[in-house]
Amino acid sequence: MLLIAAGLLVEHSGLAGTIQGRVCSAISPADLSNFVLSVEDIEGTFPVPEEPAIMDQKGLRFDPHVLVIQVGTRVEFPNSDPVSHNVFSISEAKRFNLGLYTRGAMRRLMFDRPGVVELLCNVHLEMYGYIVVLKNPYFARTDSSGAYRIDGVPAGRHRLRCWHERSRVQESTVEVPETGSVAVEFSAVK
Ligand SMILES: [Cu+2]
Repeated sequence: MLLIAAGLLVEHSGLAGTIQGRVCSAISPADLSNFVLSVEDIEGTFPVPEEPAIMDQKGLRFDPHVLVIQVGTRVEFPNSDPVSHNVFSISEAKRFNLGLYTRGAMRRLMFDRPGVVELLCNVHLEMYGYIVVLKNPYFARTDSSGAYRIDGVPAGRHRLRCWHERSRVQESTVEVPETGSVAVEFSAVK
């Protein structure tokens, strides 16, 4: 409780900065989206977004390909395709099977453990996507140019992680200022 109160105090006193930067990669230079940047060492209880997140199935793909959420977030899985899908996962962070469902139908699931959940469809073997579940709200996903920005990070020294489905996980120590921003660049490696 003390730790949580201290964390809240830090935020309320405005001692929070921004981490922003860019990821570059030799792996997929045309599209640098879907790298997930997360501050790993901030523990506590954080309000969970009331609105559910959405992982659509559209054009025989998961949309978005990578969804990043805070632990405890509810996710809706609509089916926007004229064919049935059967979404499932055997990942440790969440094992489930939503069963076969048609266009217009929807399944819902709450993600209660941090980790990377790989999504598959047992009708369409080429379909795959990810839900990255994180323990605090300090995260961002890169845009297609590789740029990202995480606002409101409590000031101090933190561990910033960079995840991508086809890249080795990297971490960097970052000193978040009490106001303003710090820039952190990553270069993706296999
Ligand atoms: Cu499918």
